Amino acid sequence: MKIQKQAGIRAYKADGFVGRYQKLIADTVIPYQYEVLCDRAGGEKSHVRENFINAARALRGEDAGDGFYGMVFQDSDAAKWLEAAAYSLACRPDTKLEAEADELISLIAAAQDKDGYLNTRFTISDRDKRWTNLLEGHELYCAGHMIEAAAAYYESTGKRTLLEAAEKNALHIYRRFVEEGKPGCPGHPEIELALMKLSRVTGDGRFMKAAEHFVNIRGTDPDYFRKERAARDWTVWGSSGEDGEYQQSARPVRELKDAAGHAVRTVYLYTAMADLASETDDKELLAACQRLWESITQRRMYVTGGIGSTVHGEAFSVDYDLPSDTAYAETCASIGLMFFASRMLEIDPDGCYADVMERAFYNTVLAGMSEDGKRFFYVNPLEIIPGISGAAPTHRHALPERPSWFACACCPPNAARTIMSLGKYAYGESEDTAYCHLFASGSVELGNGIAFECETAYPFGFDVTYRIKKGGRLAVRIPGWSRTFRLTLNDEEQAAEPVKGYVYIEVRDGDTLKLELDDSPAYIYASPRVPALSQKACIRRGPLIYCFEGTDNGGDVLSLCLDAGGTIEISGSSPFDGVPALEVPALRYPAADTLYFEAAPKPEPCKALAIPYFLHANRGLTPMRLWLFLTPGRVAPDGR
Ligand code: FUB
Ligand code: ZN
Repeated sequence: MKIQKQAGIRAYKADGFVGRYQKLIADTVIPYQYEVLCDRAGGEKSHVRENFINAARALRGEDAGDGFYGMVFQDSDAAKWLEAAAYSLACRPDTKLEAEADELISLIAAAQDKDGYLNTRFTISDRDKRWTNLLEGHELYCAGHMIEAAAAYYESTGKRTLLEAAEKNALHIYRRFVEEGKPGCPGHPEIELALMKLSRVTGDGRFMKAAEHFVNIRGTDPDYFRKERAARDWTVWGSSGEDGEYQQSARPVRELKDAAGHAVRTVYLYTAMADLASETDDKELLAACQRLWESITQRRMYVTGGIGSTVHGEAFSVDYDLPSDTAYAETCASIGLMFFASRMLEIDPDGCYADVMERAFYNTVLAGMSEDGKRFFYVNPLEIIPGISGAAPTHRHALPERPSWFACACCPPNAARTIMSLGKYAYGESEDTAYCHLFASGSVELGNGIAFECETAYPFGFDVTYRIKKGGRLAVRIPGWSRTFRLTLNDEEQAAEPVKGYVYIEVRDGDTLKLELDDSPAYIYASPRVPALSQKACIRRGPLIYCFEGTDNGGDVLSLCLDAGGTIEISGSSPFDGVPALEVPALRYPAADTLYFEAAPKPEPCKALAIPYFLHANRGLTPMRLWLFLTPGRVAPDGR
């Protein structure tokens, strides 16, 4: 059923916007995060490197030093960092980084038990607790991340140490759960998608069989996690194991209808389901993926591609419950949404998947990191009110500024590995076609022989030029947001009609294909079924959602509303170099010190300045709003 696959990690050499981001990751984020893993950066302690050293000591029967520190899934921070390092090494050689990565890998390999078990939390101590708490213990989650890192590191450097450790660990898991048939279902999906990757990299079908096992076993015994809980006298967080919907264990995956439960876990699971459906041609599984895709994108997703709107369990809420100020919208969840979209695209190259992948990437995923690459959002609210955000009991999770690290640090290295491997999401290939899902500047050389340079100022400019080095068939996405488009081949207008959001065009060596997309800013409105958004609008230009920050708007954005009939202009000046800001016709309500009053406020017309949402919170503490109320039609300048 697979129609196309992701581009390999060496297929894309980025320049332009993506190139600048990848340079930031390679120059700053990866070195910074390495310092964090070694506890040399200040801020939240990580102890990840030390955990591996201590686990190796414990395996040798020595004193385990200062023991284990951190979340039960602390190992996964090292794995994600290694994966980002692998992608970076595939883009450019870096002897220092490679030496650091090799050294960390040797520590990881030394922390692996003889039977292949690999997890510092249950090696340093509590070895008798191994595999007894799949609900909370994250052993399969950490194994999955280590497998992903190993596959990437092997593909980029050809080095096998981590791959061999990951294979040994995966075989340990295969033997236990598949061959020996020990009961178990991953509390946090991740192992499934990782085993699919490992199966492709090694050609060992046992890993796909294990992935299939974990997907198929889920929900077959809705009581599994409760029974697992009852059988042990310890927990990590006190989870009862009784909430089947939250744990995605209430029913077999092919019967799932609505995206529910912990958002990251959910989309990691759906990614594996889609991957498996495409490898095994499982129509029922694919139908479930399509239903769940609809559930997320039509009823449970923020305009920024954020998902999982409630802090309670970092989870999906019910349909249309998409509050801006208390949004959870974890960075990892949008990364997982990109994964899911990318797998769905492999089965069905339909622009609807790429549109969402792009929305999630350019808005929530990029917002997860500061401009300088040193601070990170885990939670991505769509509204920030200093004094309330991060402070009120209902808003504690919605921090108004990015911290430098987290006790639970899943998001920062996840963003690093995703940005560093953007080529895999931007480009895809089938035997005879090059798929251009995202507009990413740089040179592209695909496994099928098609090669070209892509030149664009995207996401700030909307002309995209493909200079063909080795011809073939190109499938170029026409984004759902672009109301118009113009395509020329060697300056000759092409009358190509998009098929499910892609134009398919034959190109030869030396050809120049040019795509011009709609560059006009637009208002976006929400269904009145979303209580938080009725009578409001937000602003978009290209794939970027814009927001209003106090810094550009007299310190106050709460008193602004949109002048609905007004034309949005590109501002002559912008607070961010090379990033167009937008001048938006607005009305400002007068300030008032009294809590309640009866004299009708008289709003004054004004121009509000909007910046891309992904750049918010880079200039100190300030209020931010993305959706503003609309005036019902144009209002005269005197405010009446
Ligand atoms: O549980 C591992 C990771 O930590 C999850 O994916 C995140 O949501 C955070 O809870
Ligand atoms: Zn996260």
